Amino acid sequence: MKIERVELALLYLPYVHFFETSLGREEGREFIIVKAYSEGLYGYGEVVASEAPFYSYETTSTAWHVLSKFLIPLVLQQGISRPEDYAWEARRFRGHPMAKAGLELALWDLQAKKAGVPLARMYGGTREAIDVGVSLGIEDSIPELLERVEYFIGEGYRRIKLKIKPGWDVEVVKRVREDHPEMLLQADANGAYSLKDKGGLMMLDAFDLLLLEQPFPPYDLWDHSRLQKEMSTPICLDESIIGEDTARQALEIGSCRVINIKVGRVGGFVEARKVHDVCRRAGIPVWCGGMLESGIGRAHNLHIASLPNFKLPSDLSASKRYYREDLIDPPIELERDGTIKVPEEPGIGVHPVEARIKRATLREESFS
Ligand code: OSB
Ligand code: MG
Repeated sequence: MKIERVELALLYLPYVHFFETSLGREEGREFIIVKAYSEGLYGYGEVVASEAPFYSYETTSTAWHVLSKFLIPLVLQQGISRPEDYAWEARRFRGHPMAKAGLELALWDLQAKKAGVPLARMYGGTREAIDVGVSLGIEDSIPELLERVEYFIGEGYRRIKLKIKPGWDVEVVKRVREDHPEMLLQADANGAYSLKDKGGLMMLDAFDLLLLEQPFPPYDLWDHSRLQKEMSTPICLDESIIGEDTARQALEIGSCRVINIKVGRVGGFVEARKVHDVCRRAGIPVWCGGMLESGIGRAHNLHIASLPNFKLPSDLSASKRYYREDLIDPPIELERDGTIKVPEEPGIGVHPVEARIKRATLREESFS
């Protein structure tokens, strides 16, 4: 399989409802769609970096630069087309995992389409439907949040994740828990705390949370291990886990009891599977995190989440929870039992609508 052409498109899609985390409030999302062509077929990938470096240092501009100058040439000039070979060569470039993952995912989609099988089958996935939850941002008031929690439970979601930050934490979690004593509930701080907040964070132990995600900043495995020793709530790391090695190190020093896998954060599916396997060998459950992806990125996540050690509900919601008009048709929908089906057609198994991609495009470039 020879890759003849790669296209990049920078898109902006507005959210149906703003999304606020400890890092700030956003009304929509800039991201990159990668399309790789070979022998009459094409594969899609999504680069989950955003316009500003809040969640990670990568941005849509750095990803565009690294893709066009370093990563796309691996495929077009060096003739690499197998995703595993690409992942190996891409390791020569330090960092920039989201840029790397976008192209790797396009190659995986292409390879599965060529083989005529859904990506989940190619990955060795073992489930047909994924247990999912919804990630709810910070609101202007607790009653507004409670109303949204109610709405999404009514939609059929069986797990709720609340974004927290200093000043929007214990009281918020307490009120949601009071309304829903049995619901699977977890909280995500996106690194907003430090060890001196330990006393406050420990108060969260009273609310029977499934897990507390990323209380301290990325790259701080040690302080997480100090907190986990004292907290009964399992800590789950997101931003801190950038690959197989950090996953192993975090487990060795007891920084967490759960890991959130995001394919963009670790640099592609090859690395994501290694993180999955390290956790499985250690008896640590994983779940699939989300970056408010379009239907293209979320379809990729569904296939990844079909691997056997994805044991907790994933941050994967229906298209209409994010966007008025998703890039794919039909959109992704929630089943009545609170799951989302893994697509069964070849590759990512969903259908991007080129006219919608065009309408959302701010910039595009073709490489051959
Ligand atoms: O920390 O998990 C996170 C979205 C953007 C950046 C970081 C995070 C998130 C989410 C969204 O929680 C989850 C989703 O895609 O539904
Ligand atoms: Mg997170």
